[in-house]
Amino acid sequence: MELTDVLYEQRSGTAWITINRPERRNAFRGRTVRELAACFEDAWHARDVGVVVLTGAGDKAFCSGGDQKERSESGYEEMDVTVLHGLIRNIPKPVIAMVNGYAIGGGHVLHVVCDLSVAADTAVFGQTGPRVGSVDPGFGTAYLARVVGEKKAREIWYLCRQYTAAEALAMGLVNKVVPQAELRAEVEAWCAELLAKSPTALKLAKYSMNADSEHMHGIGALGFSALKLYYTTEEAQEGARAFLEKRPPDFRKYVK
Ligand code: 2NE
Repeated sequence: MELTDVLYEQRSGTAWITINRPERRNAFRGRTVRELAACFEDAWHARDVGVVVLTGAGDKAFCSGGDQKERSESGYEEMDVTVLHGLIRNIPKPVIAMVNGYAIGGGHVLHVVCDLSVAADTAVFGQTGPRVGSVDPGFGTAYLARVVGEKKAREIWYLCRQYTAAEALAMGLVNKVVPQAELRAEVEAWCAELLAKSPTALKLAKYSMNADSEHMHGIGALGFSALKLYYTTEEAQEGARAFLEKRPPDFRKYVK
């Protein structure tokens, strides 16, 4: 598949997958998600790749989630993020999120589903769904609760606040925080450490840890079908419109 939105490189046993839309804070559209999936599939089958790193281009953003400028009244065109989440979780190799800036909305979910997250001290974390008329059922919500606990996950989702890298580390949302200038070297060191381990033992450990939350895939499939219907409502469209018009949304009339 020709890559326009993503950069893909294999180097010294590591596959580097970079979302390359910095002008939109590395937001993903349908094409981006399909390209990411193709890269993860390639890395899955590459015999000399033992670790995968997911990151974003530039120093401002890891990923800002779904591209709100390409979201129509029926939602995002031909975008299935559940397939991508499934690939990140099921590829039989560790996946590290190298969080180099904003990890927001669906972009935050991407780092949450990765095995490990190493962040720059300038990184910012948060969900925005209830502000822009969206939500990420399945791993984006339920698995986040496994990572940071129920109360914190509900706070993150309901209030749509932003959190610093230091706060993310304190709540167990990331594994390590380093100065931005040292991020790549730190991730390369983590890759080298992983590459020195038994790949089969790592695969079995990953699948064993996945097993307990695998049912969330079903919840996600069901939830994303409901989400498609929600996107067609005036309420959801108010959220998307407000973002484009750079104003706060007005959801008051939708309270039932
Ligand atoms: C990421 C954030 C916090 C960055 O803020 P800042 O101030 O650094 O940048 P700014 O000025 O907001 O953004 C720079 C340019 O990137 C575009 C902006 O519109 C802006 O463009 P111009 O005004 O200069 O033309 N941009 C940024 N994020 C974008 C996006 N997601 N889509 C399209 N264009 C985007 C700040 O930009 C922010 O809050 N972004 C929106 C985050 C967001 O709400 N994401 C969607 C959540 S829903 C989701 O991801 C999702 C889901 O829930 C379910 C399924 C699939 C996806």
